[in-house]
Amino acid sequence: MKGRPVHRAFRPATLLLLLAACSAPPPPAPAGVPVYVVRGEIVQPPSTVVAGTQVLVRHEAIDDFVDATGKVVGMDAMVMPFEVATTLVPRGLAVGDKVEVRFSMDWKEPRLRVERIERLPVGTALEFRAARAAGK
Ligand SMILES: [Cu+2]
Repeated sequence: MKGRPVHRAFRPATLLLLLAACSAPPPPAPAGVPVYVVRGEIVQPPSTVVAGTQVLVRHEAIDDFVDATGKVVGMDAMVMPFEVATTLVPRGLAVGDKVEVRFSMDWKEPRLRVERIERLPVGTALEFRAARAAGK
């Protein structure tokens, strides 16, 4: 999604459902739902205010990101919140840590599911550029 974070696509009620469902790892995404692997750095470490855990990640561009109509639009590098199951968050995650996030985006619900978040080696070089999507 160009120029705005994905979470703005969710209505508040939907977001509450997402939060409530985040204390355990999500089931795998249904067949046909796109899965993305993106690298980034932690802007804000996990919050423990809610059952689930929110991390703020500055992620690299996702060139093959698909919008709700199925069109490849790409997602520019941006700072974006991810709801992550508590059990999936690496211990001691801190600001500036480099991570790799694997998530699926199901526009039918809509729901973004984080399936994995892993720490990358210190010194991993990241590039925060615009997406290079077809047609852009
Ligand atoms: Cu994003």
